[in-house]
Amino acid sequence: MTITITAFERSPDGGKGLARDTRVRWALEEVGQPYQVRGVSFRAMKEPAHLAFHPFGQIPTYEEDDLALFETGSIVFHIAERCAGLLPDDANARARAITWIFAALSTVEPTILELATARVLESDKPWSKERLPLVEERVRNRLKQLSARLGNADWLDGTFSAGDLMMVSVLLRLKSSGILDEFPNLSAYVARGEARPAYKRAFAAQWEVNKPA
Ligand SMILES: N[C@@H](CCC(=O)N[C@@H](CS)C(=O)NCC(=O)O)C(=O)O
Repeated sequence: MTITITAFERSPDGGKGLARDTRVRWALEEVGQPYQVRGVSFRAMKEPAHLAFHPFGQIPTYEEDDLALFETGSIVFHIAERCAGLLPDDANARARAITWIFAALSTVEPTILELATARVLESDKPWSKERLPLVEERVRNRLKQLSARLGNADWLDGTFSAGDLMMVSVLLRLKSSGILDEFPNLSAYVARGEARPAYKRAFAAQWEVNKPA
């Protein structure tokens, strides 16, 4: 089985690991699947050859023999289904782990992305100063709920799963915001994710390509 993913030719984050290929690399590292990476420029991402793999002209994509996928939720779920190590064997625990993948992507990530938009892309708008605290509050509310659910546990539902991989990946974008530090159990949760050897390998691989020259 040959696996090829796409990633930014050069990530705009300069190797901080925030581009979404990192979560796919991480999943592949967790299950011990070797993979190749095809770097794509911003221009090439919007051209027909890439649009055939990703209708929205984004990265990452995933190719495995004659299967092509896009969307990190679907890709990580596929990897977790095919290879042992990211989903529990027990059917109910498995369903709950999958629920956490969806929760990360559809309930937690949108508020975090909205914050990034408000802080970076909208900071010059006349209404930015009024809007920012509202957006920050929405993030805090989500984190408060997540923090309450995690409590003192290491992972969201028993052992580490694809649900944790996705949740940690989503929360990593908040590291520089200061907001994550308001929730020590979530900061520790993210640090536990980052300490996993598979995450370290994934991070190092993308760093090698994207580190400042
Ligand atoms: N929901 C998608 C989001 C993919 C996405 O936003 N990718 C970013 C990189 S992290 C991208 O390609 N941005 C460039 C663009 O949208 O033009 C997923 O999870 O795969």
